[in-house]
Order: sequence, then structure tokens, then C-alpha cells
Amino acid sequence: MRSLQTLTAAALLFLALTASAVPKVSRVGQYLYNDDGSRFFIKGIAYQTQGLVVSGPDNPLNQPSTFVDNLADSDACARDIPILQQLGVNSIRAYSANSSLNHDSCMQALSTLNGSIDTTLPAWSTNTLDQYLRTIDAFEKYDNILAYNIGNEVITPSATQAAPFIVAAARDIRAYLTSISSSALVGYAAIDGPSSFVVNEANFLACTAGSIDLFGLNNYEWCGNASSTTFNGLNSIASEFGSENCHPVPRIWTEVPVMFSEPMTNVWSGGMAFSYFSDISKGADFGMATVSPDKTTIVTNADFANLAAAYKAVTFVTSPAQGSVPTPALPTCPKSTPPAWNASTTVPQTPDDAACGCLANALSCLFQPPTPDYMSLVGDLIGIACGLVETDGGTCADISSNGVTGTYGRLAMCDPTIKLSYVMSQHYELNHYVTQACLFSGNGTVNANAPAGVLASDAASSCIPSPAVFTPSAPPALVPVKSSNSSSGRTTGSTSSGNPTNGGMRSLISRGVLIGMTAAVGCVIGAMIWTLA
Ligand SMILES: *[C@@H]1O[C@H](CO)[C@@H](O)[C@H](O)[C@H]1NC(C)=O
Ligand SMILES: *[C@@H]1O[C@H](CO)[C@@H](O)[C@H](O)[C@H]1NC(C)=O
Ligand SMILES: *[C@@H]1O[C@H](CO)[C@@H](O)[C@H](O)[C@H]1NC(C)=O
Ligand SMILES: *[C@@H]1O[C@H](CO)[C@@H](O)[C@H](O)[C@H]1NC(C)=O
Ligand SMILES: *[C@@H]1O[C@H](CO)[C@@H](O)[C@H](O)[C@H]1NC(C)=O
Ligand SMILES: CC(=O)N[C@H]1CO[C@H](CO)[C@@H](O)[C@@H]1O
Repeated sequence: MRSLQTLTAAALLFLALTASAVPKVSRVGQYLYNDDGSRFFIKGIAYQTQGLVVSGPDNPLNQPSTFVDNLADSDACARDIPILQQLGVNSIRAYSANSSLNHDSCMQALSTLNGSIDTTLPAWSTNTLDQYLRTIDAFEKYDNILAYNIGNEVITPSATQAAPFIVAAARDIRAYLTSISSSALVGYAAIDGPSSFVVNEANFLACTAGSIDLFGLNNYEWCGNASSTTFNGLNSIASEFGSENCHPVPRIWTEVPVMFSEPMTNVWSGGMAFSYFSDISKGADFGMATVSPDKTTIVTNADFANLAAAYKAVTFVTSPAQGSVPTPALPTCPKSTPPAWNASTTVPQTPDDAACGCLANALSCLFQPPTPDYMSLVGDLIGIACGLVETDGGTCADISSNGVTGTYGRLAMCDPTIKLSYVMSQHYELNHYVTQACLFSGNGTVNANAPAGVLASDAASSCIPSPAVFTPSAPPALVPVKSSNSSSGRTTGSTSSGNPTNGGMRSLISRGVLIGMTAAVGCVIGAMIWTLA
């Protein structure tokens, strides 16, 4: 079983399931091939328990605010793998992983059968990069990782400014994978939308050499006995997409044979059905397996039986032969054409842990987490501190990024807590080092170790090199960071200098700092996998 791991709160993973040895899958042009030269198709299912969804105006896509690491639950894997075998899938998609947990049991079991950047406030910063790298480090020892997904539905038809951040993430994750001799592919799962949007998005993500390999389209267009022409628009990527209002249960999966035959196979490399576990989307439950109250047994439904029958009937097409695929030309990067497509082709630099850590050490005022679960505060405090600094004649340009104009402040790559300390330090300086100006009602502390008389902007000039693209090195170890409430420490990220970095996953997501994790809204196929040139 091969896994597609989403580098979300912790990361994204495609796992592949096969009966024998797990083949190495590589991409040639727009197609996937096994080691023996035969075409590889993803015949998969989403294997992810839905996290807690807190609906609200700041959560229009109903993104879960908590996540479940299904691949760390060895009992559940042992229970589910025989059922996944019955379904006849060769891949699963796990949306989230916690790199601190042990995945050996699930990954080995799957092998013997032998996966966030915010939509509206995107950033590509050390905390997110390090979290992705930790996830890769936690999963790379397994032989059945097909791809790491660097985002799910981050770019939307109404907010495209995150696109340059996804490109930067793909670039840096690929460089890291290459540096550790990993052949895993880099994927992105896209939200469905008007064809003009999908085409721009796909071309944008594919137009730079070394960007993404897999473009998964979370498509929910085919309902029941739809006509086999339903996907024609997707193949030509030219026409309007169909209805979103299909209701499941039981689904008859007549799209499966269509997806695995020509002309779809000229463009697509299979897909992931949605979803093994119960998953409520648009008021309907798309789950195919119900877990018993004692969690030991599974009852599958008619959806499951229908999908298993459809998958079993699939014979993979064999053309084109691996040797006959020409090296395709990269598509042209779409220009920013507001209001439909706002995204600069100038993308952020590689986040630099050492530079951000150097800066944090030199700042006169530091964010001091008042509670162990502090990340929810960081976004609010950055807003408050920037407001004050701007009133005093300062600017927050150094910490800001703008994917529409392609302008990235020199500290935009740093962890949000370091950005906050930077703005607090500016406020402290602008107020003549009055202690009160650093306290922020108990959220800040004067840095006794800071070099005297060094302004935050000077510290930035000396610590932060010119924007650069480089291969990230192994992420710094997670170390406990004490909050000012010294009764409790917490495990959180650290920069190389030991400053607090990431933590508080939940609140980070609600602030939208991380790549979000949504369940694909699927009537039929959760995600079709389109392999990009
Ligand atoms: C990841 O696992 C560790 C160890 O069990 C736990 O302390 C931490 O809270 C988990 N992180 C998340 C975001 O669930
Ligand atoms: C593009 O930017 C304009 C102006 O800010 C905004 O009205 C529009 O919604 C944006 N569109 C997208 C797709 O992000
Ligand atoms: C789909 O079409 C088949 C054959 O025409 C028919 O037997 C079946 O009832 C249809 N199912 C649905 C859900 O429309
Ligand atoms: C400090 O931690 C203790 C124990 O975790 C908790 O009861 C208390 O409310 C915390 N105080 C603050 C200010 O967060
Ligand atoms: C920290 O900042 C938040 C947000 O402004 C505020 O509500 C809180 O009172 C401050 N102090 C502490 C100790 O949390
Ligand atoms: C190809 C491969 O790695 N196969 C592994 C399948 O799982 C068994 C049991 O864990 C391993 O012994 C094989 O090496």
C-alpha cells in the first residue's frame, strides 16, 4: 500500500497498496510508471477521520480545526487493512500526520499489503517548512510513500493569492527530498471550480521546473448514472463543470470505468474515492465504513460494495509506453489577471531558520507566551502591535507578504512568534525603551541578553541575508519551551537558537497560518490525480 501523505498540520501522504513488493513510482511527462515500465494508476480511497469542524464566517470552507493521525492508530490499521483489501485499492490518502507519533505499525502493515499555508493570509515560513520536513523525516523510512501533498484546497476561485506560496513550498520540499535521495513525488490537491480557474491554477503550479508532480482535483461533478461525457470538460479543461448538488448513498461509481479508460487516462492517473471513514460534507455522509462503538469491527455499506465492484473491474491501460513519452514543454505561467487570477510569479524565498534565530536573539523585546497554548494569541497580537507601530510612524512591511504583487518582507519567512517579537521591539524602541511599551499586558518581556542600542531593523539587516533559494537542511529538534506560566512547559518547535517557533497547531490553523486540511467535498471521486508535465 502506497501512501499519499498530506503535509498539512503536520504533513500529507499518499500510501500505495499492492499485493507484492511496493514498486517505485516515477513520473515521466504527465504519466506515472512503475519500475517495470508499466503505467501506474492511483486506485485509492481517502483514509482519514474527519477533524472537529467549527463553522463560522472565518471558516468558509469548513476546515477542521483539529486533526486525527490515522496512521498512528495501529489497532485501527490492523482492523481496516483487510477491508481496504476487499475494496481493491492500491493507494490511500491520509490528510494529516503528527511527526511526534510512531507510525511503524500502520506503515509496515500497509507495506505488507505491499501524505498549512492559509488561503487568505498565506505565508511560507520556518515553522511550516520545519513541520513539513519533520513529517518527511518521520515517513521517509517507509518504502511505500508515493507522494507528499503540500496543500489541500489552499488556492480557491475567490482567493488565489496563496499560489506563489504553494510554488515556493513545492520547490523547497522537492529540494529537501532530493537532498535525502527520496523519490517521493510532490502533490497538491486542488478545489474544483470554473475551468478558467482550474486551468490557471494547474498551469501556475506546473510552469516552473521542479514544481509539483501530482495535481489532484477534488471533483464532485459526476452523479449516479451520469453520461460518460461528464468528464469531457475536464479532459479538454475547457468547458464549465457540472452540478455540485449530488447526494450520495448509495453511490454507483459508474465514473470509475470511465476514469480508468481513454480518453481520461490520456490526462489522468487515477483517483481517490471519498471516503473510508464517516465524513459529513454538505449535510450528507460520504463515509463507507462504520466503526463499532468498541472500535474493533467495521460495517461497510452499499457504497463500499459498489466501489469495490467497480475497482475490481478496472484493467489499467498500458499506453503510452514509458519510453515513448516525450519530455513535455512546461506550460506558460499565467499572468496575474485580476479579479479572476491574482498571483505573482515572483515567489517567496526559502525560509531560513538560522537567520530568523539570529534576529530573535538580537531583539530588544520578545514575545513571551503567557499560556502554554499561545498560538491563538500571536495573530491578534501582531495586529495590535502593528496598529500601534504604524500609529507611531513605523511600518510592518518587513513582516508582511503579498502574493498578488509578489512582495515579501525580509522577515515574512520567519516564524510568527519572531515576527511578533520584531514588531514588539519596534514599539518598544519607538517609545524610548519604556518597559511598559514591551509588556503588551503580560505578553512581552524585555530581552536582557539583547546587544545594547541595536535597533530591530539593524538586527534584521545584519542577520537576514538577501532573499535566497536553497536546499533546506534537517529541521531543528523540537524542544520544550516554557511559557511565562512556569507551571507548565510545552513541546514546541524551536529555531536553531532555541527560540519558540511552532506550536499550538489548532489555533495556528484557526488563524490560518498553516496549510489547511479540508476533506474533499466528494459526491463521487474525492480527488482525481492529474500528473503534471
Ligand atoms: C502530537 O503528538 C504529541 C505526542 O503525543 C502530542 O503531545 C501533540 O499534542 C500532538 N500534536 C497534535 C497537534 O495533535
Ligand atoms: C483579486 O483581487 C481583487 C482586488 O483586491 C479582488 O476583488 C478579487 O476578489 C481577487 N480575486 C481573487 C481570485 O483572488
Ligand atoms: C443506473 O442505470 C442502471 C442501468 O440503466 C439502472 O439499473 C440503475 O437503477 C441506475 N441507478 C441510478 C442510481 O440511477
Ligand atoms: C497557568 O497554568 C496553570 C496550570 O496549567 C493554570 O491553572 C493557570 O490558569 C495558568 N495561568 C495562566 C495565566 O494561564
Ligand atoms: C495578551 O494579549 C491578549 C490579546 O491582546 C490579551 O487578551 C491578554 O490579556 C494579554 N495578556 C495575557 C497575560 O494573556
Ligand atoms: C518491498 C518490501 O519492502 N516489502 C516488505 C513488505 O513487508 C514485509 C513485512 O513487513 C517486509 O519484510 C518486506 O520487506
